[in-house]
Amino acid sequence: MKIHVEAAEDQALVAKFLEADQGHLFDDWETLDSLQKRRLLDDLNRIDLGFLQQLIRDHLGSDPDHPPIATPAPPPMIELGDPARSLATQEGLSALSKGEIGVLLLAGGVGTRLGHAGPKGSYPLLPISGMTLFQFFAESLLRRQKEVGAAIPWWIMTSPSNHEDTVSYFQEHDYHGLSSADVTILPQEELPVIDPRRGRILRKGPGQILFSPDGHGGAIRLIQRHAEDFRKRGIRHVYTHQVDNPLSPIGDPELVGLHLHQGSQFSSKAVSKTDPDEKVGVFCQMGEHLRIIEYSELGDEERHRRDSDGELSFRAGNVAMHVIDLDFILGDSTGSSPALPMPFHMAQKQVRHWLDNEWHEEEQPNSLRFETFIFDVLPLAKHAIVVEAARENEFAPVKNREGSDSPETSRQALQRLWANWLEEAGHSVERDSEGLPSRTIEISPRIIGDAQQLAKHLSNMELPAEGPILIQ
Ligand code: UD2
Repeated sequence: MKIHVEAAEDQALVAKFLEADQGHLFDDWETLDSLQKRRLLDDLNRIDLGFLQQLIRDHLGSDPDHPPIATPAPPPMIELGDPARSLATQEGLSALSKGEIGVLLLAGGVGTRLGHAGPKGSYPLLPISGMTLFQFFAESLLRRQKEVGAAIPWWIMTSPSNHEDTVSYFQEHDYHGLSSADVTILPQEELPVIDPRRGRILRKGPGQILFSPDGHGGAIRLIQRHAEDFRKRGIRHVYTHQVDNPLSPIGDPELVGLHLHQGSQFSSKAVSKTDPDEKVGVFCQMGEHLRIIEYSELGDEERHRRDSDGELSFRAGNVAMHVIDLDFILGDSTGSSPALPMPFHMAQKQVRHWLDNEWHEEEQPNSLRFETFIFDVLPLAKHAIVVEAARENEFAPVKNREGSDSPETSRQALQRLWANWLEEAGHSVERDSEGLPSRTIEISPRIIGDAQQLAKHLSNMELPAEGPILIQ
């Protein structure tokens, strides 16, 4: 095949892909105009071909990942009533005030299940103001900064498909009051999607490579790529949270404190699963190490097993809030321990693509993509902890358009939580049989993060006698 390009570096690029048996990418070369040709060459330039070929060699022909699960055991968990927690919270607040903790939001997912146009964080969730998830996090962070009297840097991981929209969102909304110097928005990496039979790179149309994000483990790879930024700001540990959960306590002083106090390298919050089929991964002890087993991978017997008190044995559900020691993932500054490698998983997906001069729209999976999971580094930690979280206080995810884990269930969880706070602050709240307040409540995360702060705030103001209760 002869592809005509002028510049020497473009010639070398084309030759590299031809040699790697990826010549089909140029099938339509003659039909492309000069702009489209340039775009294809630019896309090819983004691909680390050696790395991709290695992934293809390692994975093609093997089964999609279902790692053999050797006898997992329930992990030790720091439970809700543990007295160590309140002391640890002070330690966490102190680390936050010294600027040692960075916050990283995982917002690279495409959010297909929610069906919202635009980045998931721009979804208007709150019942009265219509505040978005991004605003909720930004205002919670403002409050936390005020509590500790210091700036807390916030990294937001996007993916190339929602990066520009996310940046424009924050610019248009003036970072919701945060200093732009404390907000860094960076895209995770993407890898080409390949065909399951021959490992050929797929296209989303003539001359256009089909890419997909490198999974939420891309967060670890992002920190490794931008290690200098984190180090320069004096960050020693990073708190990570997901864009779909407004209740994740931003910078969580309690989790940070326990992490520091126990000398942990990777610390996570977990909620108790009550339904064996709830779609969250669970923390398991495997020999000396902790790991998360995805809901689809845990055997039936383990999923349903119960302790003598009737609770599920494997109940430590992953809510994707972690505190990670930077030295652990970057390698320490002396160089005696190297940066951690991230293993890649292979996922089969159905996707419309262009190959061999035709569209492929099969209903069954017809492509392979490579992704990493943030918690894959957990078993590599010398010491890791799991800390129980009260579901009603910390977990109300927005994942699906309707049904479970939808905006409706998330709003209901917020209503119940805010009603609890009002009651704790001495106000009576009328509720229905499901615990939902009869009046809509909304409490600004910018000023209030718990029942004590609410009680203090209400000590010098009256609640409206009827209608929605908006406290801001
Ligand atoms: C995740 C966990 C599940 C459970 C649940 C809790 C996995 C594989 N599963 O399920 O065990 O703990 O969360 O809520 O992690 N993201 C990126 N880039 C990507 C892919 C995802 O930033 O390439 C972000 C995404 O924006 C979201 C988060 O990672 O904030 C979770 O992604 P998901 O929706 O794919 O995970 P889910 O809900 O299947």
